[in-house]
Amino acid sequence: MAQQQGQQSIQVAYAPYKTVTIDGDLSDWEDIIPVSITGKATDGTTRTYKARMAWDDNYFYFAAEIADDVQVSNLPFEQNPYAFPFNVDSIQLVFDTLDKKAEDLLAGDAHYEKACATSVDHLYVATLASNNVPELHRQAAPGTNYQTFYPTNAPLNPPLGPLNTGTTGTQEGQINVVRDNTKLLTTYEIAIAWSQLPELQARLQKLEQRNVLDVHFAFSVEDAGKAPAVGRSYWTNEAGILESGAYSFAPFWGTGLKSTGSRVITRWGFTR
Ligand SMILES: [Ca+2]
Ligand SMILES: [Ca+2]
Repeated sequence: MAQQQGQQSIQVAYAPYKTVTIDGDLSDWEDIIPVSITGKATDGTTRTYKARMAWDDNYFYFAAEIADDVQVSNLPFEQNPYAFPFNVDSIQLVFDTLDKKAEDLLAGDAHYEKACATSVDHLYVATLASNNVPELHRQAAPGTNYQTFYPTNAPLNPPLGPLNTGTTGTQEGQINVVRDNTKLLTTYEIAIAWSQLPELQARLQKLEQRNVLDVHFAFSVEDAGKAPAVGRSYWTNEAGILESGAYSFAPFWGTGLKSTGSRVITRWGFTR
């Protein structure tokens, strides 16, 4: 019998139960093995993006180290609410947490089922606005349909746009983004309060020790700017699990293709 030989890279997408501090220093993540995406620039060179996830009783946590030659930022939202955060250097976090969405008028149709419009339940965009202002935007949630925040659109519930990541009022999350122009590295550290992801929190509260909860999750990395900037890279593509037909990543126009991330059916294991 002939022997077969080969090599394959294995990545483990998991989120252990662990508390981290959102201070822009990722030393508290070192015991978590990252996943990585290899971004390909237009000149053929590559950039490495590393991401880690964790959770505790209060927050979902996400951290990333993004190799990026040139930082491209919007003005802070307060100064220009018309700018789209996903068009500049940014990270998108996409969750599929519900079997059905309230706005899915075709739910229950055997020929339809969960396919196009229902793939995404929560979408967040993290970015570093100019003057070192980190922003964490809500881009979609159950009930917001596929609208994108624009100042002249009618308000939605929950509202789109920046979350309250400050220390006054009801905090919805935390974010710290550190840009290092010497190392050409951008570091993101993000926490999303469970009040923003209640159905995922409910499932995690039932997770017993040493068990795993499979959640459909993906992230994307935008390297904006002039060539050789990478453009958009998707975890779904890196994982090799591409099924077209879903508007999963922003912007919600011209997407639904394998080349724009496709459906978020990549599994992420939450462990306890
Ligand atoms: Ca930290
Ligand atoms: Ca860039």
